[in-house]
Amino acid sequence: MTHALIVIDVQTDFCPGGALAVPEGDAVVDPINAMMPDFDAVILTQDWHPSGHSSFASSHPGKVPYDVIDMPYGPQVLWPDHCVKGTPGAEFQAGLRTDADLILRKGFRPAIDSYSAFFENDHETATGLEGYLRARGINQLTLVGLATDFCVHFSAMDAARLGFDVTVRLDACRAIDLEGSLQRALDEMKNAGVALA
Ligand code: VGL
Ligand code: ZN
Repeated sequence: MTHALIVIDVQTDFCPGGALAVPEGDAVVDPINAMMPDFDAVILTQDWHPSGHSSFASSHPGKVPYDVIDMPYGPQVLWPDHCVKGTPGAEFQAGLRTDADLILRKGFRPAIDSYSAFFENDHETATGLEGYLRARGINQLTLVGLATDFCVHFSAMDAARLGFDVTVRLDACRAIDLEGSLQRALDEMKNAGVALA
């Protein structure tokens, strides 16, 4: 077994004071740092959007954050502008150890959002992470980070579908929880065979 820790989107904009702050988002930093030495590989992801990204409410006249629109690939929640590539909001949260093996950026295509670390929201366009993990012989994944009900959830579902052995450490995750999204995410992950610890 080769076991990787995948740290999802622990970035300034997802922490208190940020543009899309997840309640207590910064509380995951210390537990994640403490877990890193226990893994064969550590991978960090970064939500990394161009300005004017199609997931931003500001890109859709008349829409406000948290409205849902139909995109060619399905329904899409519209967000406040966040994690604009190269800006302070897209940086890793202060204190997070960044001496990882790989930093994977996602969400950089203007017309499509990417919650999952494996596929963009069309569930087709690959980020390349699967190939990286398989080439390194990694078969076991532990996921932590932000947010439990969006990027961690979508990453865990894809990872399970791809046949990886997946654990989500909920103590090192925090949720946005839009209208029951956290409970739905937990139920879906459990049903997909993801271990919730
Ligand atoms: C995320 C909403 C928009 C996340 C990213 O990291 O969970 N959520 N972009
Ligand atoms: Zn985003």
